[in-house]
Amino acid sequence: MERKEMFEKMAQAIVEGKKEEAAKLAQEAIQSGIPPLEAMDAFTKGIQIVGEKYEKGEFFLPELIMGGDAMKEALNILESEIKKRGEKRKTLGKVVIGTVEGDIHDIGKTIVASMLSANGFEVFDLGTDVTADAFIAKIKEVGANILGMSALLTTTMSNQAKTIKALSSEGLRDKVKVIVGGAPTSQSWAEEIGADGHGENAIEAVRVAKELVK
Ligand code: B1M
Repeated sequence: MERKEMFEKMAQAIVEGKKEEAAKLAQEAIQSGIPPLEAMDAFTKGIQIVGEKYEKGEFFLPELIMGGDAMKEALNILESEIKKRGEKRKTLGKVVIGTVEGDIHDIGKTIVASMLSANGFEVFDLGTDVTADAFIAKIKEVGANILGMSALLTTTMSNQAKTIKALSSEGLRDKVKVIVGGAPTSQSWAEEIGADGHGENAIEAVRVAKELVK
């Protein structure tokens, strides 16, 4: 297969959300001597198309999730090859993400985490019911430059504000950009609590994150 044709197939596998096909193409790329970083670029084109289609209303949540899953599958294979070779993958930034304390909703947060990862961020997902202290400890541990917090309950969204205050007390506020999201949150809520951005959905979260690390 010509390299160009292979790259098109890689992007297409992501657009169609075909996990096995994406994994197979990632393996084939390595075997045929394509540098893993170049293969990643080809897959990334696919996830960008998924994002565009979602924004135009041509794709819905299931396609977004399937595209993200296929992307993860390919990235796992390529990333372990990159590690083996001692190469460095260029990442857009380090994101610590989680659902705030008292809140166990994780479906939206996990989609956001996987979209950020698929789009080139290194993501540390702390799961759900994450305290301000746990967010801060992880940010310090990995040297994150973005914090993403999800909240699905009107009773827990205040913990986004609490964590931002804790970031300031720790002297980290100017080093870390904060993105908030989740159904009860909004742009005006983000502004009220001093976050740097709000994501209405996963694609917007990626756009905001990219904007913030520019
Ligand atoms: Co709960 N729940 N739930 N629930 N639940 C809601 C949120 C609720 C609106 C249902 C309702 O009453 N109509 C309501 C909240 C009311 C309110 O506060 N205003 C509610 C309630 C009350 C509760 C309990 C208190 C119920 C009870 O026990 N009495 C309880 C709370 C438990 C707790 O957290 N402590 C509870 C429990 C649960 C389940 C465990 C059963 C389950 C969660 C399973 C799981 O997540 N693993 C659940 C579910 C599934 C829902 C609904 C039905 C669906 C949520 C969801 O996954 N949506 C929800 C009703 C609804 O939303 N229609 C409801 C799909 C997901 C893709 O969307 O999470 O919005 P979403 O994420 C989007 C965007 O918001 C955005 O991008 C995502 C992708 O597009 N986004 C971000 C999210 N995080 C982001 C972060 C970002 C940027 C964007 O940057 C960092």
